[in-house]
Amino acid sequence: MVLKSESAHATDPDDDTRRSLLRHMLVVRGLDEEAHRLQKQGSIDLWASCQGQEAAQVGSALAVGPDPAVFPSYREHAVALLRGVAPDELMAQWAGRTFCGWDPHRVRFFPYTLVLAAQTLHAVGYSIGQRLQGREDFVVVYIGDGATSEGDMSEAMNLAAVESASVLFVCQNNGWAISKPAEEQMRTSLAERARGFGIASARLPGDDPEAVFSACARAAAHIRGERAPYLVEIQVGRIQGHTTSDAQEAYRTPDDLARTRAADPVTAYAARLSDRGLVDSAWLDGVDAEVREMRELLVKEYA
Ligand SMILES: Cc1ncc(C[n+]2csc(CCOP(=O)(O)OP(=O)(O)O)c2C)c(N)n1
Ligand SMILES: [Mg+2]
Repeated sequence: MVLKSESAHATDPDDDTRRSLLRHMLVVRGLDEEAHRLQKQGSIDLWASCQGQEAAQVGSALAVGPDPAVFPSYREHAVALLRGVAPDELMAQWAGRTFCGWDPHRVRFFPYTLVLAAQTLHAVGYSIGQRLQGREDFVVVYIGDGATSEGDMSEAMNLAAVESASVLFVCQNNGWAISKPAEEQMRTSLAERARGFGIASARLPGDDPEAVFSACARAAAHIRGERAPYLVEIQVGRIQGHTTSDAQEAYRTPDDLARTRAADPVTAYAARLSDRGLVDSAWLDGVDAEVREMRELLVKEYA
């Protein structure tokens, strides 16, 4: 489950990495479905789903490898698992048992940040601090499209640019800040906005984990080579509501929802690797058993 160092510096995924991309996407989908079920029966308080965003999260996390410190927003569950956060540790916060269920120093995955965009300044400051201490690896910060409207994000981008901080900004643009559509929050893409601050950037669809992996591996090479920040804007679909408290059917059309669900990156990638002969039913059954075991553990701990 936990990241291994060897995936950190390749630009294109090999076949083992492709299988790993799919496996992690399937595992986090299982976790997400179980969390939904537990919330609906009142066993946990709230859940912010990452369904639809798995390719963006797994592709980016595998591309950068285990070394960079990660500053998440609040729905980077796939990245958390890849970092070595245990599923029950991840769930503890959503059950109201703790502010953070894991040791951020051990896993180098900082606590979920619900104050939008605050983590962007934490990340840039951490990166500058690392450099001052002679410890130079880059820092990854995850941000949603809506959170980029916060002043903190502009401050963080400007500071990262002028200090040439080694920070990878990963923006998962799922098109929504709760019920506010992204097109009502910005007139340019986030990739363009980053360039306005003097930060190199790329924008890509988030349905293909291999494309995300390659884009983030190139971004990592840029950061390491230039000692300068980079922003990747990944366009993803949000399959579930903002959280389990949100009835998105009230503000999204049935067509929009159907299109988003039809473009599910997990089922699409499973089909693609099956078609290519990279996984077979025995392999899929193996992952299924792993997911079932994880779900049973969560039910035992939380239901
Ligand atoms: C400073 C601040 N303002 C408002 C909120 C309320 N809030 C929570 S999530 C959210 C929308 C965030 O959207 P986005 O950044 O696109 O992330 P997504 O939930 O889509 O992943 C808002 C407005 C907050 N948590 N923090
Ligand atoms: Mg959003």
